[in-house]
Amino acid sequence: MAPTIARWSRRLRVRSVPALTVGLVLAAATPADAATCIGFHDGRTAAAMEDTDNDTVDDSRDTCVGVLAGSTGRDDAGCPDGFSPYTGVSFDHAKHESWYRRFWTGSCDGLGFFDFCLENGQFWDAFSAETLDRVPPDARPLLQAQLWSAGRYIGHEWARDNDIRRIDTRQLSAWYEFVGDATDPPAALQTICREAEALMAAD
Ligand SMILES: [Ca+2]
Repeated sequence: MAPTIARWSRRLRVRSVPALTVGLVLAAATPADAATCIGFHDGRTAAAMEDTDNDTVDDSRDTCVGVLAGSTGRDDAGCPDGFSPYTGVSFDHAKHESWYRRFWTGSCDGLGFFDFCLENGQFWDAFSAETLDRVPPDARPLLQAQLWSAGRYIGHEWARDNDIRRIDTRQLSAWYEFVGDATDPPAALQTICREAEALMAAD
């Protein structure tokens, strides 16, 4: 039987967005492979002689306090200098992984005509590059680490099946626009991460 319009539309990567509930307690409803949206903070205001992330950089001069799973190395300031978004990440099925790749790279490889995947230039790596360009050079290592962490958290959920995912394309596009329009991109990223965590924690 040919797919009906209703079935087609159900497979489209657009759905209505559940209203955000402000002030939600962030419960532990996040996937184990992407436990927090942003796990990094600027540690330069931390107490001296502390190294809470065990990266041998005293947190009082550690630009990126936190541990990013999937990072491939660290610079002298304690920030990850490379990242693999697939390390430690599990998928529901092959198309989940293909959509996750689409999220990062913009490529629809592995997805068919009826997946309605668009290669429209809107993807996390491009968004990250544009966002990093808008902050001073000394702010980029921390923001890059936060973008990697947030991308894994948001992308893994966005890439799941339409009937279970809590972050859809309309929401993702709104977040791209929100950060893109913000005068303080790092603060805007924090905001969308709090919203993402609220969506993940909602019943
Ligand atoms: Ca440290």
